[in-house]
Amino acid sequence: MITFHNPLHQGHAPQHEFFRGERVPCFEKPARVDYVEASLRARGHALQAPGEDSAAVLAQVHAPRYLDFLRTAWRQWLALDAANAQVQPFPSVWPVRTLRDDVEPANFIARLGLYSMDNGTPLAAGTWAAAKAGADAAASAAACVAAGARAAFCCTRPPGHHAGPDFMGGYCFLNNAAVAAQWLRQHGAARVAVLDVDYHHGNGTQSIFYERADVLFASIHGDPRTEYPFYLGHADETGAGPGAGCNLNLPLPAGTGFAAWMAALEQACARIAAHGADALVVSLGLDTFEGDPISRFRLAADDFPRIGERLARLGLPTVFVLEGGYAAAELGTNAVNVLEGFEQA
Ligand code: Q9C
Ligand code: ZN
Repeated sequence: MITFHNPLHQGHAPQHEFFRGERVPCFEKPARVDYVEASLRARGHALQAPGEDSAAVLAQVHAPRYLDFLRTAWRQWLALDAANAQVQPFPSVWPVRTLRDDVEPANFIARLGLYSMDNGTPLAAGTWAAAKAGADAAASAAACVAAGARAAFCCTRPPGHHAGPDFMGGYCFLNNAAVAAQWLRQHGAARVAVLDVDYHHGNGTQSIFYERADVLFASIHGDPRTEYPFYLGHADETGAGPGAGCNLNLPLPAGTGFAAWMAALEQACARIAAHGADALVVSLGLDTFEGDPISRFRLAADDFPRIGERLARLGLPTVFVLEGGYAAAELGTNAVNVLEGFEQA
């Protein structure tokens, strides 16, 4: 599989997140992608550096003031106090419902809350550089497929699918899958489908394309009544305005195993075929794995090639973008299992 890696991912290495009220080491850590790169190399897949600049497409999927904030956030944080170099900023207040989000507060933590959906997405010194290089890798994989490749893989972290038009969240900053989809739209694909198979609903991707008919979003995920991101991902979210009917959510209960999961994939594939997509973007989260420490589906390592095989049968030029998956040591095997299932179909 043609693979683009993120040469700057290790610069995004926050120390802690909050989990059940405690500060714990981050689940979304550099070792995740190190394991995927090792599995790719061990199984004969070469890695390339991204050659495309995602800046123009980023400006089409994210708000300018959010991109400006993210680009300068660490500098702003250090300007408050040089000692902040050793401190992780966390938001503690958010503009919910009746509060105003149109005026940027002068207070940094208040601004961080404005641009965050949770307190689980820590910033670090290299976050912007890592996220931007990841978006470049997504653009590069899309460019490769737009130029005629059957498929390409964007092997990156931090992940992207929770990042919305103007907010970070769920370990995500820039929406890599949205960048790939938008890139494909601008380079020959009239209709694109994004299929999100991460355990968590891709709220950011859904929101970015919710009112568009040219990009179908379909997602199979843990029911948001009990699973993150909680406030989006229900089955009755079907798109709005010109995008009415172009959003498909297939929430499944915690504990779901492979047979029921594959039945949902069959539904998603039928919808993607009906959309008449010219290209497919797969938000490839592997946190559906039974060994995942923060998720509750029951897929086994041997199930992942079957997912790749089924996706290949759609017959579409396909960009795979790495999302979640927190059983780090097994992440490489599981990810490459999907990619090789696709290639061998
Ligand atoms: N800090 C992805 O898989 N965090 N994101 C729960 C609270 C939310 C997962 C723990 C999990 C987000 C891309
Ligand atoms: Zn996830």
